[in-house]
Amino acid sequence: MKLGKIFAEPYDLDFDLDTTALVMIDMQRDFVEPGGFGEMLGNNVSLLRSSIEPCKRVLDVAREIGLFVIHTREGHRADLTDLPLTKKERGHLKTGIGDAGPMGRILIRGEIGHDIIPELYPIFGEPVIDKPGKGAFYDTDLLGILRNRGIKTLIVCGVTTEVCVNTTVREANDRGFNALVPEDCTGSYFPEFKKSALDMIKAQGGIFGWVSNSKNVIDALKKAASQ
Ligand code: C5J
Repeated sequence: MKLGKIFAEPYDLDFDLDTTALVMIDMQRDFVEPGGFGEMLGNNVSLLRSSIEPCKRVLDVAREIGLFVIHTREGHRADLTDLPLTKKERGHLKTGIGDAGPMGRILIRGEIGHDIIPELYPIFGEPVIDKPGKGAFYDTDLLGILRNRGIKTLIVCGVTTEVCVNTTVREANDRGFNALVPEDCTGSYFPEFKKSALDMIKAQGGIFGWVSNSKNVIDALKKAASQ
């Protein structure tokens, strides 16, 4: 056991390095990069890109100390058989999921835009979870992977705060995990939604989990690893 404590809200989170995982949610080119699907929809991707550096710092330390790291990608099969019609039709987009976009077919596995940004690219031994929904547990093997490793605590980074990050934290809570989000390691196209999404997680004594920042996480991980 390598026990530690992360300074966090609403109170400090106790963890054991051996049962903790870092989960990087959907740091995909189509969401984060200029010229991708997100920007094509009129979003300011710099609001998401500010999370890359803090994510990289946490990821580097996680790799250095041998923490279990998992990445997720939101996307669908090329034949669209796993894409609910409701998701396809939502928003009445002229160019939507499965259509030709600026970085290949939008949110289709194997396309350039669907892939993870080079700055945070997975390395050998880091599972990549392909998810058809917003939450990382829905219709994926994430729960099995976490259980097989005896994971209890999740440090959840990525985008967007109020959609896939928040949904995953809620799913994790219902499945008995403690989840913490470092606020500078996540981003939203809507800053007010980011704030609300984080507030919702830590409200009512941490009804869904904890909120902290990359510095606190890194300090705690390094300290626990040095014991
Ligand atoms: C994610 C989305 N990853 N905003 N997807 O949050 O549609």
